[in-house]
Amino acid sequence: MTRRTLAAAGTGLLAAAAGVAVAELFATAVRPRAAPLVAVGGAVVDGAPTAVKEWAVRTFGTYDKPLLLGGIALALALLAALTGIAARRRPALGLLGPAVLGVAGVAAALTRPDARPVDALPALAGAAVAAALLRWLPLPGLPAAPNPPDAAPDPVGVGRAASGAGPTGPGGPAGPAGSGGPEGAAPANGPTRRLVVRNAALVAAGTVLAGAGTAALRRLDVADAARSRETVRLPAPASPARPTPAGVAPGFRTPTADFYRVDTALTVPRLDVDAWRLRVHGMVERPIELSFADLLDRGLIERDITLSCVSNEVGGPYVGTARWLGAPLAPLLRDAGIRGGADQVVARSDEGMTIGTPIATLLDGRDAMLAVGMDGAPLPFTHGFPVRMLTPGLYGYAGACKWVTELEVTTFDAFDAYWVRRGWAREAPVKTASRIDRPAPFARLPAGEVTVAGVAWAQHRGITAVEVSVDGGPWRAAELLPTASTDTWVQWRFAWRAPAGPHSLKVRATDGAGAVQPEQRRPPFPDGATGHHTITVTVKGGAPS
Ligand SMILES: Nc1nc2c(c(=O)[nH]1)N[C@H]1C(S)=C(S)[C@@H](COP(=O)(O)O)O[C@H]1N2
Ligand SMILES: [Mo]
Repeated sequence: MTRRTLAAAGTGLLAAAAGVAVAELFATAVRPRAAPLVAVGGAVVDGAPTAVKEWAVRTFGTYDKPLLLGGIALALALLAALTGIAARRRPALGLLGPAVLGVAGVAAALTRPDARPVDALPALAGAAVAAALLRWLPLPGLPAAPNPPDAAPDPVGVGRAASGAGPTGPGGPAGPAGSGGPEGAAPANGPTRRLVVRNAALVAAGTVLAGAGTAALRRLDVADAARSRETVRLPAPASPARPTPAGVAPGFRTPTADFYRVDTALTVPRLDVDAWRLRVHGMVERPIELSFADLLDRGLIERDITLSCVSNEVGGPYVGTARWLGAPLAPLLRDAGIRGGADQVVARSDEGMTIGTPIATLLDGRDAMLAVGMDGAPLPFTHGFPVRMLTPGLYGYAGACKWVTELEVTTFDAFDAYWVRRGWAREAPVKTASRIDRPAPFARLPAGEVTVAGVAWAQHRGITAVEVSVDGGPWRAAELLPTASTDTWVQWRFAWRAPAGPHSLKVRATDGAGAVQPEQRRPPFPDGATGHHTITVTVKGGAPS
């Protein structure tokens, strides 16, 4: 690759970086959710085939989001560099890259669930800046395009500087055209090196400044939101949780900081609790609108509930237990008056997620709630502040909408929620599951007595037995520790006299309905994984058994 090609690629990158910086700054200042990078990322998330999403979550876990944004940045950089090179051959080609990016940004912004027409503006502005820079940034070894007389004013002054250097024409002598510019004579084949460097530096500085401005604005928003969350005072529950039973092991409740997070939001929604409203509408006699204070007035319940994700693989980490505080959902639905024929409540979140839950489930007496508190504090932003839904016994995607602002009473026939549209099951009761947490897979253990321990869950049916099998031998009963309710996981342990050598350990649970966890291995799609969690360990010492 020649230096000229490299310089052209660099020009393309610089123009694109400046365009993106302008678009991000513009959006952050007036409408953060229209910021193009995140909008494009969101469109990729929503548009990606289920199998790809599954693979991404499985492979990258919670790093899937930064990686997605990194991938988008990489694709953008590639396109920008190619555009720079193409523009050097034919200036008109310089419009191609910005046009593609502009269209992608606009399309993504306008197809977000809560889009408004103005959301197109940041991407348009960014594309215009990138196109203008590609045209007017003088490239080394190439005559800069003349500044057309009717050109839009250009804020960084590169247009004027470029035309100041003047086109000299290939092979033309350094004559009057070149000497008119403040930079002195340009070489016969293009603008001076000084001019090129100066303009590039100017644009780079502007880009960095815009980036810094964006970061500063975002920090202010985050700080504002944190302050607003800190003003929240949660009332004592009208119906407190049972005291944690004596004899539970550490980890019975998952520390909030370790609680798994699964959602499609590329930036964490930070809702203003004072502006928050919940609308209950659709097939109801009396639509209801509630403020946060109204919700707190409804007599809160507090419960230890285990939440798990349908995407959790056998033995996986997407399950946790917290002490939740919230307004019971059934009385709210009864107040609204559900009309005959309705069988689904669709919860909608601020950023456009939809989660559908069977009305029969919500009204069957379980502690479905609109949660406002998690382990004694307002919900963290990542877990749905200020209000999320929780339905004990259902996977999160079917009953636990975070950042919820709307409950629409409807039918399953009339509406498919977000994940249902992507092939996941409409109704999603949690499957009975058990997991070995100790020892760790592939652990090397001293010979003697080893405590095998873990958790088992079958929310709302409860767990009545856990069994362990060593090396495929007979199932032997594990000890169950006390738990809070059938909605809460059960800790178990099993004392194992471990002979030396390699061993496999396998666990299965029986739920409150008497069903034994099936052995057949199935992936999470479309309604939850099945199979027995199995690990391999090596016991040291002595002769192999
Ligand atoms: N608004 C919104 N709510 C959501 C989701 C989401 O993507 N957006 N994901 C759901 C899924 S799949 C799960 S498993 C739970 C996870 O809740 P947590 O992140 O608090 O553990 O939230 C549910 N609620
Ligand atoms: Mo989930």
